[in-house]
Amino acid sequence: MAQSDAPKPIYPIPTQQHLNWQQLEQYAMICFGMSTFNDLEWGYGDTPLDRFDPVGGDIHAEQWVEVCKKAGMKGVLIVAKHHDGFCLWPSKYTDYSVKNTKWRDGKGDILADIHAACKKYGLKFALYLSPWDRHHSEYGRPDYVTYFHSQIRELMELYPETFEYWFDGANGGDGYYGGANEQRIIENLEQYYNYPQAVKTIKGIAPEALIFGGTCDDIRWIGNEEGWADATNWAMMPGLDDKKGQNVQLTSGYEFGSAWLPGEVDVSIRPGWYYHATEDNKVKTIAQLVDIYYNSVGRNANLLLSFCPDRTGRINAIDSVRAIEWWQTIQNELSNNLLTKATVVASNERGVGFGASRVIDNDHDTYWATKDGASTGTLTFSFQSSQKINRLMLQEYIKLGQRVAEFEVQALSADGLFVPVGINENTTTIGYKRILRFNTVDTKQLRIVFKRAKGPLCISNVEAFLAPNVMVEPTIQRNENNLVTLTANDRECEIYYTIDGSTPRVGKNKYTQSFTFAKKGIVKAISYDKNFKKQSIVSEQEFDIPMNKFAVIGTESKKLFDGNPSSADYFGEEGVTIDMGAQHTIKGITYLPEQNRWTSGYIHSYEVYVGDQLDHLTKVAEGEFSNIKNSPNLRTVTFDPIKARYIQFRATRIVDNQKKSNIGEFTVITK
Ligand code: FUL
Repeated sequence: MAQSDAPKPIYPIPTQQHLNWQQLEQYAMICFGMSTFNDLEWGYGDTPLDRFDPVGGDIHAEQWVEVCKKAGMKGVLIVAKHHDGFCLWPSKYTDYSVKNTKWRDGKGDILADIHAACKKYGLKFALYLSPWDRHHSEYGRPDYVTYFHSQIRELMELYPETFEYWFDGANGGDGYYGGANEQRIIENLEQYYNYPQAVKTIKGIAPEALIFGGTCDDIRWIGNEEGWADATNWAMMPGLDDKKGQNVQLTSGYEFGSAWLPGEVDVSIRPGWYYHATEDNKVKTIAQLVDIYYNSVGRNANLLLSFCPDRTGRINAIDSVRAIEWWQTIQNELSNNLLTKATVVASNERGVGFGASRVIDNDHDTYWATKDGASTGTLTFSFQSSQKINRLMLQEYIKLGQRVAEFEVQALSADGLFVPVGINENTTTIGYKRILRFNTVDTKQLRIVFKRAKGPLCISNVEAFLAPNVMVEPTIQRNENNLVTLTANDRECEIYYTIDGSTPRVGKNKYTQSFTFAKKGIVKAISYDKNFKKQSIVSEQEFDIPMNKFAVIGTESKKLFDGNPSSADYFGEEGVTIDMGAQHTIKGITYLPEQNRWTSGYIHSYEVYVGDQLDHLTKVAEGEFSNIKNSPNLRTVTFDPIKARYIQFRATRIVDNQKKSNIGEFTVITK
């Protein structure tokens, strides 16, 4: 019988380049440079070149690529120049590069090393060149743009097989600017950077490359640096002339968008993008990384996972082990496709060549399709004997556009009814790939009910799995009354803990309720699943002096000391003044902005004052919390030890010029 006609595309549709890119699914970013040696997130641009001096004398770019390969990354995107202007390759257009450092007597080239290693390990190569340059004297003026474009061409000619070119959105602000030390703001990005011309240069040399950021991009930023796309995630976005769609969230795209602009989730394996020894204990846990995977690749977005090699010129062992274990976990969860043993029946089929079996034929170029006019339907998978399942992967044949807008996953229960499986997120979009997690069901039949789509259904692949539990270490919080609460992610897990610095052990000191911990010290805990006899890694929390005697002048509220980063106190330009109740020798403070997703009032620039008399406080520190808007994580300010009873923390600039600043958690450092 002759093959039936394929459904008509529903526009917009992806280009072949988009389709190739989408199949990469996850790749790495690498942030290494002057900031690694400065301990900064955003270098100011004034650091002398001799600071670039790896411990042990060398930089081991091949190790970076090897780690990426083992961690399942399909490519490496290297930050060739960050906002501080320092170039990782010997650019002919500037002296501010590796060529004038001590490293390999100025003969080194990190980009060339990575590129060679990518070839060796079979990984793709991509480039990031920061538009903002805090070093360049002409930044903000036309000469800088000439420089920027020359470097784009230089890089593209060196690496024409670049698969992605990344333009960061961070733009303009304070900087060294060749010694001017001033603020330079760019009002009109497209006009200033001439992005259309830059894209022409890139694509002229590398027609396969996709552009992230800038003003004429092929891929969209997902709108946060936390590692998640929305459960509803369309690859489409409104065109520039589409007035209705202008409030669309980057996290979820737009069903009616006229531009194909799929999301990319960029997130660092650490709190920041550059290496800081103080964050060695804050490398994301396996459980966090697994969540990130399901919330990016599992939600129709690509994952750009960032690594930050340390001062020895290597990716730190903590990070590399974590990343590799993470990838092994993902593979463990999603390796044994249970549907290869199933039979599948569809409620309706388009005809020859588009039958239901196409979704389990292991060929992503074939698909099950419904007839024109039929945009609903079901797929029912039957097993010979009852099967435990807790993961489902779905893929649309996106070459013809993204279609599905609502579906439900059901399992046949013992009493013969189809019951929705317990998925606690919206089952709306699918796109290139959707992976769902749910409580284990034991069933002979699994059914997917497609309830709404933009046209005939085109499903290319469905897979189901039984994933083992991921053990999550407990969270440890101390509130303003010194009560410590330990929480495991699974209520069925037991928790064991210590308060003397020793490693917690199963069976010894079981946690039953909150306890008082009214001193400096460290609490460590593990969670334990007695059904599977599996334990988590150890979580630990170091506490400084108790804060039960602390009071905030002018308010009763103590949300900034309550140990819960999702609750915050808000302050005006006078900042927060804390009475510690007694004199303490203090060496610094920590500031954690409110950790809720939608919040405002992050402190961008700050001042710290201390003293024994309220009307006589002395300034002991000031500075900026670089990149806090996109990465609102824990910030530490240190100063020379000083005795004081009062401490005042003020915002001199608040992100987006808000009037009130938020403080999720605040501690003083006396250690
Ligand atoms: C952000 C930058 O400001 C960070 O420093 C980092 O480069 C990240 C990838 O993008 O917007």
